Amino acid sequence: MDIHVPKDHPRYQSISVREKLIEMVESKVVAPAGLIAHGRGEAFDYLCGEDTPKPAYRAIEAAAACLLTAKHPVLSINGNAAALCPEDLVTLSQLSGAPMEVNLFYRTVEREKAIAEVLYKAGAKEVLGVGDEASDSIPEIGSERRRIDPRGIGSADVVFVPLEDGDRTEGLVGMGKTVITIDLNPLSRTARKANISIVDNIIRVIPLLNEAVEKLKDRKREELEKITADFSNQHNLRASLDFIADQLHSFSFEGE
Ligand code: PTJ
Repeated sequence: MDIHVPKDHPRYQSISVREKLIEMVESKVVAPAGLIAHGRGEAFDYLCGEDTPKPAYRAIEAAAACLLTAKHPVLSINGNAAALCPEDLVTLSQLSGAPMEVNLFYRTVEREKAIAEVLYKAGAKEVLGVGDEASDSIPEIGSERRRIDPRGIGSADVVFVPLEDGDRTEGLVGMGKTVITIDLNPLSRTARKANISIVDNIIRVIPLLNEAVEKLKDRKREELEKITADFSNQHNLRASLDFIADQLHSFSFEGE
């Protein structure tokens, strides 16, 4: 379906993003459940005032420092992430030296190829995790959802998994990997299980993360390690929840 959204519509950006995701479901990049996940994210984005909550800046700095000090960082890319900000993810991969791996909850070879294609079009030189390349597995996770690439997530010390499901986050942490996530829902299992959770919209986060990586890349290793060590995910999630609660308390219908 091709709908025209007038540019002066107050919700132009939000509607355009929805349309993009619907289009990407048709090309198999986004799973049908990705639309539901997006709606869930939108609800939390409203609660955040559709702007980056203050605590997210701290988490972004810690994530940048963690990626820069990792021995073998990997960016795990799913359908929603590839549809929402492919170019910015390719830039993050180049700036941080972390290869990208297609890693899906609803895994089919057709979708893996469609997502890799989106990333190649956005400028990626290599995309891991497609087809038989994903020959390793996350222990204790059933079926196709457990598959990972031994050259990528399989041998990574730090894995960046935006918009991930709780089970696999827990599985990766159980394998001894440091997990960085982006999730608008500070109460999600992923946000609580990850080592660094950035509570904000992926569309705003990746450009900010790229800036943070650029800013920190020449700092001494000890300084970067201190930034990561000083970060408490539990504390930051609490601050994100407080931010949302304050937003709700300060909201007023006066003048409407
Ligand atoms: O492409 P696949 O097969 O790997 O599937 C991807 C989805 C997202 C469908 C799959 O991982 C899934 O079902 O995820 P969940 O369990 O619905 O979790 C997605 C989380 O991402 C939810 O907590 C949402 O609040 C959050 N979210 C959705 N959109 C955004 C977001 N967080 C940040 N930015 C967004 N734009």
